[in-house]
Amino acid sequence: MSRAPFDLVIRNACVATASDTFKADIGVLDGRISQLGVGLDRGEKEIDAAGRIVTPGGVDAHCHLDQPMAPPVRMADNFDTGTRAAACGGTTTVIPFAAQEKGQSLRAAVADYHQRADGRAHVDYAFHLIVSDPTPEVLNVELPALIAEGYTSFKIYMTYDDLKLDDGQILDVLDVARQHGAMAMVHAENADCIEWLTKRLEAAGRTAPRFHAHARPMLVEREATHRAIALSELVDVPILIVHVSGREAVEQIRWARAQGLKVFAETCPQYLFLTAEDLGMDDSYRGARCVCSPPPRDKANQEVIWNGLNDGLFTLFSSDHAPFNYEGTEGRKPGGEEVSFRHIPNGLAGIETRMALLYSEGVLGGRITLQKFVELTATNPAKAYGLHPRKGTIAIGADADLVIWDEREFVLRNTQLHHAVDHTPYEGMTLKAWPGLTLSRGEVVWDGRDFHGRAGRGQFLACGAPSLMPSRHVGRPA
Ligand code: DUC
Ligand code: ZN
Ligand code: ZN
Repeated sequence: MSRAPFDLVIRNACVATASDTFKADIGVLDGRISQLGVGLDRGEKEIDAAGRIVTPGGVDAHCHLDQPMAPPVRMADNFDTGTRAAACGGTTTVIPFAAQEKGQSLRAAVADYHQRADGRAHVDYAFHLIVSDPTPEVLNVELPALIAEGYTSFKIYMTYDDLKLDDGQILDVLDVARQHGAMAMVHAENADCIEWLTKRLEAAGRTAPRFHAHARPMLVEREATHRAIALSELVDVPILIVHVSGREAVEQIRWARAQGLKVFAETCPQYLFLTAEDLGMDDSYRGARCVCSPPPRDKANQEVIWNGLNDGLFTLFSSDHAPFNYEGTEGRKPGGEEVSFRHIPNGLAGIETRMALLYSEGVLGGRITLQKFVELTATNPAKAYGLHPRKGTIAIGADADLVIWDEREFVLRNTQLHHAVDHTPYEGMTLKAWPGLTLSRGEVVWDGRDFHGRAGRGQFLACGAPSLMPSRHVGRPA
């Protein structure tokens, strides 16, 4: 028989995009979707998806993999294990961070990060930059050149001693984003307030993990969020406030939107499914496993985040996967001993569970529509970072990055996961769905039981201009 017109046909799919749900066969040729329709011709391979939802593969636009840390702390996931976990959880594109150390050139940080990724990734990846040392060379030469080469987004920090920028530096960096059309992501927490509170807690002997949340109350996030918005207004450039945790930051963002300011917002699973109580109700060290910044809040704030996901306040739902082991001596949270909360590495594992948590509790729990799920987990992240329409949608010409969902109840255990982290913050949760099949550029990388990736098959993606951006320079005085 002659060769079939498609490499693969997925039959009878219930295709969900950010705008519609429709029944169709999906024809795949050379890794791309080449046809969508009913009764498509033959494929070399065929998959029957009758009765099942098919969504675009997830785009996890905020995750940390193999990011250099000060020893003995080490991230548990590199590009191999991190993208393996991503694939098994239905994510087919990841965007981790090439982080500049103070004193280091941005170019060197990017070159080093490529070495860490080369030959290891199982799914496609792009890089954000982290700008921690905005020297004149970085602002005038390196950053503009890197943006032009496809590194079109960068994160800036308002806290963490080794990363934080002062307001003047933030204005300088935002101005580069404005001039060159990049997306600026902001970690908004007030560093001085955190340090002041931390010293007082330590002086009182309050050093257990749970005091991490006491050192970072919502007002430190609220103040920094407001300041970031004001700085972006001054420069007249859009910003994206990342990992928003609760009501007070949400109120600032709603206020900004009401003023017509271009402020985008991202949230993460930990702000829907964890509370500060997960850091411990007493002085037990076990709460170290849930230390992240901003910290999880309370049940009422979880509702605020759900509402923001539903009503369009949030543009993106990312994992902020920052993988640290709890047991052991290497990279433990941290160093094999129980330390003051100040020294516990911030971050939670979530790259593999992000999609299923939101699908289970959001879509099947009746809190958000299937369209909103696709928008938050795939389409908007691809648009925000200039990867759409190649990524983040199911359309002719797009990469065949797809998830076929299995809807079934099960209890989540870390032993089922594929990351290299020794725990999941969501251990014991009952989920209602998990990806039954993940395809990356038409290849099955996860079949619901086994992983079929290949280190190095993941391709580096140069990002284009963010297409969520409003037209540039509108309304800016001369
Ligand atoms: N907070 C961050 O800012 N980054 C990594 C993880 C975290 O908790
Ligand atoms: Zn952050
Ligand atoms: Zn992060």
